[in-house]
Amino acid sequence: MITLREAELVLVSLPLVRPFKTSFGVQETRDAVLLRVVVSDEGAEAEGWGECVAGREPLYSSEWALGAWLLLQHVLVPMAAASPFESLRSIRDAFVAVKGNPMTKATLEMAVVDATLRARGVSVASSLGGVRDRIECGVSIGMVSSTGALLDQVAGYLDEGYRRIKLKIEPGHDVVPVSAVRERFPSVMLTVDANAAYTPGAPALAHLDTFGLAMIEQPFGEDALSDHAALAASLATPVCLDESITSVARAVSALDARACSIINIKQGRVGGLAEAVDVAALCATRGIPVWCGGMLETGIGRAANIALASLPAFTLPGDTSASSRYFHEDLTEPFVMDADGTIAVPAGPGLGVAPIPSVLDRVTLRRERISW
Ligand code: NPQ
Ligand code: MG
Repeated sequence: MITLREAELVLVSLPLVRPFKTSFGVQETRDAVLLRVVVSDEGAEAEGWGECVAGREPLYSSEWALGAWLLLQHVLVPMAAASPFESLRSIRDAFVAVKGNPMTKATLEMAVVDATLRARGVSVASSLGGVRDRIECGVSIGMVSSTGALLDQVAGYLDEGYRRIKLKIEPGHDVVPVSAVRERFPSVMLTVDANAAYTPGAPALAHLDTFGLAMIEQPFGEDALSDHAALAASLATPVCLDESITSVARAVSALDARACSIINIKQGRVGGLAEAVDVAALCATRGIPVWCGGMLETGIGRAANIALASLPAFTLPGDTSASSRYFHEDLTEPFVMDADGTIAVPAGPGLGVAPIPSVLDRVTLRRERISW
């Protein structure tokens, strides 16, 4: 049995190395809710950390940081404290009665998984069924108005070793930057991500089909499975879904509808690591390649992503980049990419990293113990 002993919320704000512009807004800092817990498991006590991927505002999806804070404080943590978990995979069962809010549920799961596996001396990667000790890195590049500046950024990331380049696009900022990058780097694995910014019939989508892209990610809205299916049938470029895939059940619907042929798995968006592992297993059964997405996580969430990406179903380089892609100073020991474009999967107990206390103090905006 896994019993929650302590819980504490921490709101942090980390400056980004450069602004990150997507079709839903510009981020200059990464503001994130963290949850610190202490659990006891068969007599052993340990501390663990979870990171909520929800943004400062509900622009990528309906969840947002302070909403997550309140839900953890008033609902999820008290529920968890009232009934011990039988196993790590059963954590999500404890919250089935709570509708929606996958990112918030995932935060509590991550913290309890980290703490429990620390108590047991087991890494998250091995507990999830990871098989690799290094993962392949890609990089997601925010929109920049100057094509020259974009080409310089792409060249810099390729020099560092990144194995896949993803460009953020939106209507009016698509064919010009994508054709320029493709012309200069004819053989690089190149993808685009619209974060739901297009409407069906947009002429740019057919034009983007001529650049040999490895995929086009989430052109339409979260709920638009049939629009994605129609587009997928009309393009040679594979369609990948991100925002639409919020659970195993939704992944089944998307695949049955032929709405995509690749899935971006994010543990937070689907409601946690256990659900993410199950989405990956579903996709493996159906022959659908998957990769691990990213949400500008600090080292805590990044460690969880890297553990997940070590599973065999993750056959494409994802959005997991080195800490230095986003932060001059990460909250944890930084994740460093080798010149071959890979990052080592942490082998230590739990997530394998924890916040550095002096850094945490410096970036903390708000901190509150949860009592029950
Ligand atoms: C994506 N990530 O694949 C996301 C989008 C994203 C690396 O492209 C705060 C909240 C910041 C949500 C930054 C990448 C975010 C965010 C990016 C989502 O669509
Ligand atoms: Mg995306």
